[in-house]
Amino acid sequence: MSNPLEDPKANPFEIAKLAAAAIAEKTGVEQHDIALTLGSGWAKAADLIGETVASVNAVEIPGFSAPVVEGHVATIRSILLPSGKRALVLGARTHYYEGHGVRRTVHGVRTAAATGAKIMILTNGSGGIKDHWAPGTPVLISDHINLTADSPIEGANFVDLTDLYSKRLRELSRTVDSSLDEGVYVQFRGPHYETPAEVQMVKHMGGHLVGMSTALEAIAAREAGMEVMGFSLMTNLAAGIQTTPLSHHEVLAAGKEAEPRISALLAEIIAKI
Ligand code: 8IG
Repeated sequence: MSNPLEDPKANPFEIAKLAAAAIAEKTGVEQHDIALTLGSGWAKAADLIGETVASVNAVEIPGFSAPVVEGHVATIRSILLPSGKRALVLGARTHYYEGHGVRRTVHGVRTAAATGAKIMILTNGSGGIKDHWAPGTPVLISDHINLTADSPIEGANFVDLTDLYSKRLRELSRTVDSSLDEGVYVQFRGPHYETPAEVQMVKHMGGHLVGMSTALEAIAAREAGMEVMGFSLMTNLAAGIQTTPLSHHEVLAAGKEAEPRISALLAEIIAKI
């Protein structure tokens, strides 16, 4: 099935507007205030933050595609928060490593902005570099290093990325859990994990977490004028920091173990926004 974003002449913002209109029509909710992308280990948060008003299969929305993991249905949910605010939850992201290009990678964020969302909460799973972090530790993203050598922005639009990850929302998060640490997230292209030498490079560059998402999405969110919050679940120590090889299975298991705890934490933070 072809995706309208594949046409190089298509305007990605127009397709995001079409997607937002389809979401409004299918959910019956005209506007959303907050959007969330739930990555590895964070999915349960959707059940805790409020009442799901509508759930839509993402493939029915222009520009979205079926998830790469077989048997997985990507849903877009509209949730009514106790505060009366509306949250749009994007259940599956298109990763840059899938090779569909950066427009497809950031379409969820652009669609969220087109639904009216002013806050974009990006969550992910990552490998950690600070060796005192134990697997299962949630970390606030304070900044990022984008090692994809790509950008979601096309043309001469010199978007400022100072304070990309909202200080206000990080401080608000720490009123819920004062022990929350923060770190610099480094996006690699993936899908392979890093070599130990690459992890050492990241350490010297000032990075603390390695992963395969979020930075490109955060840039697109800023371009769209949204306030960004980033939350990473450190599921494993990065390659070479941990002495044993990385296993996708173990990474998923660590995410599952931490999921109820970190989802409850995120729900508590969202209740305060
Ligand atoms: I979960 O160690 C998870 N995602 N690049 N490296 C990269 N991505 C990850 C890792 C990791 N753990």
